Amino acid sequence: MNKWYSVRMRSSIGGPHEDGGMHISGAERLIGEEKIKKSALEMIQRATNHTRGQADFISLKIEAIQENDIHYIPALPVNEVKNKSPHTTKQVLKELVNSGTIRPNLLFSLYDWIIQDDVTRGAIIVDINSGKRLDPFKNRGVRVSHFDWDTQVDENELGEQQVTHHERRAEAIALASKVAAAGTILELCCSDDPEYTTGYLSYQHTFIRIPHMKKINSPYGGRVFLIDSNTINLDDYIHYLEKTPVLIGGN
Ligand code: WAQ
Ligand code: MG
Repeated sequence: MNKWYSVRMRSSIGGPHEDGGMHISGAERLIGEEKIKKSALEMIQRATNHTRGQADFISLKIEAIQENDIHYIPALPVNEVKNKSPHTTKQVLKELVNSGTIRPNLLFSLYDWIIQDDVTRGAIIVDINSGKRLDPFKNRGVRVSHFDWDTQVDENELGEQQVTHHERRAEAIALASKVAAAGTILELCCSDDPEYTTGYLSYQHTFIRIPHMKKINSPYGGRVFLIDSNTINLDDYIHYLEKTPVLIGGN
């Protein structure tokens, strides 16, 4: 039996998040014992060498995971749309989400939230029926963790578009795959890193990259998960996202 570990990091400036510190970066991995040191070091480097600033608070958590508890899920296929500038993002979103069940105004409000969010270090959960925020976590939001790529999956088995050596993108696809597997209707994400303006929409089991989602040099960004509160139990949903160990593999 292999030994598995969840490794999580969150970092901030001006003290810990809970004392009002500003979020710098976070990271989460689910890895074998032999990779703990390397990944902890990478996380510390990420926190102390970040375009949002140099963290003065770093929390690093390492927890053993029972191999039997690990779930295996497929990766979302990846697409990319054209978007010339942040001014056209709403139009692009409207064309991508043309089902009658999601009102354009709700979609636009989710977009407005994520490109202006400067406080939440996780994701917010919104109900498709009421348009209201459901998670009780205020500045913390819901932090998806305990997930990673299943390194035992041969890259040749993955679709060509899923094979990526781009770390940021790989992390985002893995996270979105877990979020989709939880029964999420739609996820919208935009990085809070000032230099990174490509965001994504995860909808109908596809990860759709959207360039120029926000203005360059904006330090704001966020994530939102849209769910149907009539069919999903909020506590189970949050528990799955935060606690259930999941490895993402081929289809
Ligand atoms: N769980 C929930 N929310 C999170 C998590 C997490 N583990 N990590 C980050 N967030 C939220 C948080 O509010 C951040 O401010 C926001 O998402 C953005 O996080 O193909 O880099 O890590 O090139 O800055 C998309 C790449 C990159 C698309 C997204 O997000 C592509 C990115 P960041
Ligand atoms: Mg970031």
